[in-house]
Amino acid sequence: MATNLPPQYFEAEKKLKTAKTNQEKIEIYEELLAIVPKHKASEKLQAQLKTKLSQLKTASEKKSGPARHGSSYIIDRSGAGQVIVIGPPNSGKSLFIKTLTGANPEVGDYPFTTKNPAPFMMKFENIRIQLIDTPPVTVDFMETGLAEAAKIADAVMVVIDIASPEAASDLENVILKLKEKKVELIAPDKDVPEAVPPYHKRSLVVANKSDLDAGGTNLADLRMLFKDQFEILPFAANGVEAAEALKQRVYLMLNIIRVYSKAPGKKADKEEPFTLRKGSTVQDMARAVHKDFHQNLKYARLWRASNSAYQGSMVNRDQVLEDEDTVELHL
Ligand SMILES: Nc1nc2c(ncn2[C@@H]2O[C@H](COP(=O)(O)OP(=O)(O)OP(=O)(O)O)[C@@H](O)[C@H]2O)c(=O)[nH]1
Ligand SMILES: [Mg+2]
Repeated sequence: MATNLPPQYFEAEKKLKTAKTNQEKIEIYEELLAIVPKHKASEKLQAQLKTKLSQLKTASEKKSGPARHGSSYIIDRSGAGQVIVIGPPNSGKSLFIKTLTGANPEVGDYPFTTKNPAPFMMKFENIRIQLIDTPPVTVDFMETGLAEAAKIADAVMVVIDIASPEAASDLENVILKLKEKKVELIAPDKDVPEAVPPYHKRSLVVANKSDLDAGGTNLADLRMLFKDQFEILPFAANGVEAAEALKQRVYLMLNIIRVYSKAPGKKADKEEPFTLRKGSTVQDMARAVHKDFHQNLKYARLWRASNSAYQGSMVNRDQVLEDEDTVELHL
């Protein structure tokens, strides 16, 4: 029987070739498993993927030894950015991640379903962003590791249950608990000062379960309370509506750009963009392509879809790049 795999499967499979760490491979196998159509013809393939996945997981457990309390929160970074998802019990953090990534974190109709943090990959256009699911934060309790993980993450998403009468105090509690540990949440369009305490983290608030907030009254109240301190986005993790728009907000919050590299005489590689910090220059791009390139760089050619002035024109190393620029480096 034919398995009829979709093109995304082969795209994901290609990444196995360049995956370096066990963690990256685990994520790719998880992605493959999520993509494989679930029917009789693919049972054998599903079994093979599951076996491979459990071998990798066993290998990485052996390598890191027994799980130490707290340290399990520090998760190897993978993809174009790492975003930690935090919130009160039962707000829908895991279902939210499941909806955005197609992966399978445990979702339960009861509080404290998630016991350990775990990474999942979210595909946005041609890049992948890492989302970390975490155990809940309550008034009485937040694991120390959670704040440590927030310090090293690129951004934070707070998921609250907007249908709950506690929505505002839940959000306030997460903000305060993190602040006690020197992590301050700021609006997604703010500049992050240097990486010294207190750690400022760009953040989005997801007002989840908006399907249960009739007329959006709770959302309006919450927005009023928090004014423009945060961007509060309504979402319903039990559906897929608005998922693309939300992914784009996450991408924008990361403050990165995608730049395509092009070899002379060849087409640009649009499938594997380099992701650089916003404001990066041709020189930064050269460094990202190869550690020695920036020293030997003579000039570059730049293509910019939105600007007819840059259609293969020569630029120097200080040229600031924009999202989706194509760069040809000349050494
Ligand atoms: N109606 C509705 N139900 C949702 C939504 N999101 C999550 N749920 C349900 O809410 C319950 C909790 O979802 P989880 O994803 O396990 O919540 P969590 O925040 O990860 O919970 P903990 O791991 O215990 O902190 C489940 O029964 C979900 O099906 C939503 O947008 N709308
Ligand atoms: Mg959970």
